[in-house]
Amino acid sequence: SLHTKSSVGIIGAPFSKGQPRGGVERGPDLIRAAGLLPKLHELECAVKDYGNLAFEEAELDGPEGVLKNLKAVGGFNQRLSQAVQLVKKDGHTTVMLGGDHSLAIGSIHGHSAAVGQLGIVWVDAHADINTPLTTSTGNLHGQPLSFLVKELQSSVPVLPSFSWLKPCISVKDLVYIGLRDVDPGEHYILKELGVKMFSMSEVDQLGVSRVMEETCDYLSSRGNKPIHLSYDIDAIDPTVTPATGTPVVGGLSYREGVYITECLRETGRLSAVDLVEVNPLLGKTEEGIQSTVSMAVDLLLGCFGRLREGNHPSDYNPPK
Ligand code: Z70
Ligand code: MN
Ligand code: MN
Repeated sequence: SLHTKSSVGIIGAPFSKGQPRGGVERGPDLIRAAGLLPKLHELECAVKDYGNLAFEEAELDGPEGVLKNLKAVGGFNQRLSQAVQLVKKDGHTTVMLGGDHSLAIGSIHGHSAAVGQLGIVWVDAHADINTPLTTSTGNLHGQPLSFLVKELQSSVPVLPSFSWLKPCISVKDLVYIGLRDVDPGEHYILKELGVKMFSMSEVDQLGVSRVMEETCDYLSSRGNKPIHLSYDIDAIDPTVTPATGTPVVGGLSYREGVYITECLRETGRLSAVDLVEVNPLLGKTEEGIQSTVSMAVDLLLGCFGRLREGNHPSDYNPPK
């Protein structure tokens, strides 16, 4: 490969308060237990594991209208943002192991605070761009982008738990891949703001290789900013990744999912990755759980240079 070896900084974010189902807080330890670190070492990555971010249960987190666990989600993400800033300042590509997708608030905020403007690739069945006013569930994992996108700020009410958060991404720097379960209020926002998206229809129409070609061209046209990949495991078809909170039929295949990571790796600009929504308590079988966790690991390995054609270390000595 043409790339210099990656240095990877792992942060575990065992956080579940952005959605109602228990179990997603076990994601980070399961992904580690599936061998992520030794497998990254095999790819010659330098890896530093910063451990799991601890957080206090927010006391007195009463409902604020329809929004659930506002203080817990706000407080956790503030700490997460600071942790990501430290890891970026140590010079690593950040890997955030979730946890639910509300952690993208702190992950993207911290990343942007450390390196400046970003290109965001959001791979998900869902758009996660409900505002506190459009949400019908009150779950904050369905809303992270509304807090981050500058163009939406007139539509997002001021919330004390998020007073630390400054919107840091332009909607023009966002690309979606894999959408197939979008709420009406979200669809309105996507069309109104002209957000670049490749729903599952476009994946069917164009094929994943053209989707990635167009994604990379688009990000280049926006100035080759450092890339933040936010990968929700529910983007993948539930036959492969059933152990997740909101499985949606008709998703990306294993191969399409991995291909996305390979292409983004090839840009040389991947600067942070979130891998979220792995929930072992929701896999109906042990095989389903294993398949989900192993998909998560393979996506991360694709981000850091694993090739399906094979790899060999740069100092490999063939037997003579
Ligand atoms: C819905 C909401 C969502 C993930 C579900 C669902 C959002 N649009 N995201 N599962 N990962 O609650 O806002
Ligand atoms: Mn999501
Ligand atoms: Mn999702």
